[in-house]
Amino acid sequence: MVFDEAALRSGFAGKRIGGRLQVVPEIDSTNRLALSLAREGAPEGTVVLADLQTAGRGRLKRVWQSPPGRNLYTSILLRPAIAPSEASGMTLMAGVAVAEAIREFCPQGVGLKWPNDVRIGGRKVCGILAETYLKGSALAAVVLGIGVNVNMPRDKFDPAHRETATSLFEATGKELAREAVALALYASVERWYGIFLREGFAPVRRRWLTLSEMEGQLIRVLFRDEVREGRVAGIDHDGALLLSDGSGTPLRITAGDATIMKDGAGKKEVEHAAGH
Ligand code: BT5
Repeated sequence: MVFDEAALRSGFAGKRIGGRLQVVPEIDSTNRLALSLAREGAPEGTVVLADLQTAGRGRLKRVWQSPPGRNLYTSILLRPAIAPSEASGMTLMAGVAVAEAIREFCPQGVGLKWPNDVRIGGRKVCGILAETYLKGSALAAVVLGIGVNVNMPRDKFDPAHRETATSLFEATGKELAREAVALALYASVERWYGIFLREGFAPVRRRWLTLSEMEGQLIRVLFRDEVREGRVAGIDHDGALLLSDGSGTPLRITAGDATIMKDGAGKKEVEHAAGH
């Protein structure tokens, strides 16, 4: 068995998340499986966890590097009674929840980059992909896909993102039991999902802003062929990024890849974040 399922199940007792757990040694994508379980009527709280993904997905058909034995690739099926337009708040909610869980293992340097990167020391330790299942115009399910680099040594990252990625092991020098990280993650998502359902996006937004690395930063956002530049002026009530270009009302950015630019010297730190 690749994960200690008994440990996971005991951590789930009495919780909303983990009522149904499907652990698989290998899968194309945990999000793909969780979405198909959602279509078959699987209950809220269903969790899929894989040791290896052969087609782990990021946004916009990008690939999430998912080798076996080292990391977490998990999807959580939720059925919030919200409008499809509110679903982007779930991505940011997941970011807050994951960042808080990661801080339990690495208290220093954890931050968020809009919309979906959890970073340590400016490098991506986790990516989040929220995907929705609509029935007609109603939101039937949201699948939160979370990939966390746990025991991944630097030299195992693909060269293409070696300079922008990190793992808990790289940041702390310690190997961790993946089950412990997984349970902290599920508990934190359980907590923040509860807050989101009870109180809406506002408390998530406040916490997101305190964890954000972007406030006041000069950034460039690329979406399809459109480029926007400006200073981050926060996030809106629905999770859109607010960008001030000096011309008055801030621009609302709902999707795109953000690059934080170094002020002054004209040097650009090329980093990857991306849009919905
Ligand atoms: C994401 O996309 O960051 C969302 C990744 C979500 C992955 C999870 S794993 C469980 C679940 N099942 C799935 O199939 N997916 C979810 P995006 O913002 O588009 O970032 C993708 C980019 O991050 C890539 O183009 C690479 O540059 C970089 N990248 C790929 N693998 C990485 C890794 N393991 N660690 C850090 N960066 C990585």
